[in-house]
Amino acid sequence: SLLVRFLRQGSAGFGNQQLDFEAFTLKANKREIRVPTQLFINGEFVDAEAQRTLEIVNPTNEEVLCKVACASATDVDKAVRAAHSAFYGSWRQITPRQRGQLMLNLADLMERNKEELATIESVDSGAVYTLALKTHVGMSIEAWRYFAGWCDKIQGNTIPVNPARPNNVLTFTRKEPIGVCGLITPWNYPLMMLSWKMAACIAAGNTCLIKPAQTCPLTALKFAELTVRAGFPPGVINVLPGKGSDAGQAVADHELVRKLGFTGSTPIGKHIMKSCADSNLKKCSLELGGKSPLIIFADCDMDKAVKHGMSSVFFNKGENCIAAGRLFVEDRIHDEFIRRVLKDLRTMTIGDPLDRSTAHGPQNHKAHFDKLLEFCRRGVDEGAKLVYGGCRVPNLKGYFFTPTVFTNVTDDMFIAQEESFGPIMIISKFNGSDIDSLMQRANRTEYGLASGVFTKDIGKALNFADRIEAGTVFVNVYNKTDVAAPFGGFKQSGYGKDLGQEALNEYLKTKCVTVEY
Ligand code: TAP
Repeated sequence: SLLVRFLRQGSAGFGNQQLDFEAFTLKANKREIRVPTQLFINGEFVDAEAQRTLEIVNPTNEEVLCKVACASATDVDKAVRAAHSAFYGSWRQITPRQRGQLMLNLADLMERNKEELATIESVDSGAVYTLALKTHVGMSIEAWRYFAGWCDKIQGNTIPVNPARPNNVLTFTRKEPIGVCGLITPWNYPLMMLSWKMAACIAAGNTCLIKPAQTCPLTALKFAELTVRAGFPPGVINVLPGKGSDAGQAVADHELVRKLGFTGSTPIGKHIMKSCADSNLKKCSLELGGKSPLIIFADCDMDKAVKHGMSSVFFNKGENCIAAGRLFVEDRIHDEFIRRVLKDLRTMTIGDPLDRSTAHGPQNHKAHFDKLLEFCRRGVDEGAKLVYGGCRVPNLKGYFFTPTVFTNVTDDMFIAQEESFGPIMIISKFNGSDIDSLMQRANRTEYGLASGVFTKDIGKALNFADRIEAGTVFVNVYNKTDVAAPFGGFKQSGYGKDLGQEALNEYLKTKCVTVEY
């Protein structure tokens, strides 16, 4: 480990200060990148109280990359108290426009360091570098810029209430930050999940601490370093790698945390909601699992349907919450669709995610990889037809899972109902003359995150959009998300939105002021 020292630039009234941190040097992608390895609390990099560490494994070669500090409940308490002091102290002195400027400074720094961030993300999470650059890091930068623009546009209303004559009355609302927010994120898009939540949270004027997923916290730590360079006052942003059952639980339980933003699985989301209620009734928003249906009608543009159908499943090696968990293909084109998908799969380049020609990298970590093998085994046992993959990529070290296709999948099978979160395409047939039964099948899931439809008939597409129970509907496209558009699920996919103006409201409370005169 290496000791890094730099002089932090004072901004918004904070003096210059020296910042020291321990780092490891990641040598990859023809670069040498220093990545902090300690917890980031109150503007300082510090060891974990109990000196515990997490081993970070590179999924491409299954070797330990480095060790990072692993937070306990005591560390979480320290960070919450720092965020609490900042919320009632330094952060209050900063005007909304200055806040926006700090966020823009941070976005510019992320942009200048985007190759470094994408390299770290690629090595740590197995994301293909080109995708990490465009999506994991690119959309993170956009989120910071988008929400920076909101800082000085957070407004209440004036409301015409009934006065008690002869007096007049003025009633207006103020939108206020909630206070200390806890953010807990998963491992599939580490920096992007952080940015989606934190940019909205900070724009609204809150302070926060984040517990990133234990398997890949490295971009969050590099990000922490950039927040210092951008000039954020100590305590406003705290980053604590650690385990969910320990540090994550401590965030959900803490009495000074007033809001919890969570993305992860449905079972943990339910558990967290109980903790939020029991501790101090903190507000929470939950972005949870999905099993999103994608309908492909025979009258679609077949080239487009195959291209987007592939990316609806295989994008980011299937570690994508809105991934199409089930494809319904109209019987008239079913065989042709499969033939074309298999043709494309046979030429898909699988390998080192840093290689620019790679289309498919390793799964994020071993436990997940093993779960995918088990998922496929259950599919075969239940009688679905495995037409491609379902196994480790032969002769390749690392958690490389062969992109997989199942056909003849019936509605009651495990693989038709449960999320795999991996590169597994699940195909069922439908009869195009019975739309009612198709819609029933598409809605026969407790999830409601996303959905998609391919057809040239606009009436059919809009009818689908009306009737599908999902927070996102894609028509003749898939995975087309944008920082300005609200994102989040229905039913057991959770509630509360990320992105867009609605996300800002997740991190605000409304105060109503009435004046008689
Ligand atoms: P989870 O196991 O739910 O973990 C998510 C986060 O919660 C991790 O940081 C985890 O820590 C933490 N956690 C675990 N137990 C906790 C507890 N008792 N208290 C507080 N925090 C706790 O999910 P995952 O396996 O990382 O991610 C996959 C799931 O996330 C999938 O179901 C996927 O659909 C969903 N997901 C949803 C979305 C949206 S936007 N809806 C986006 C991405 C992913 P550890 O790191 O220690 O496990």
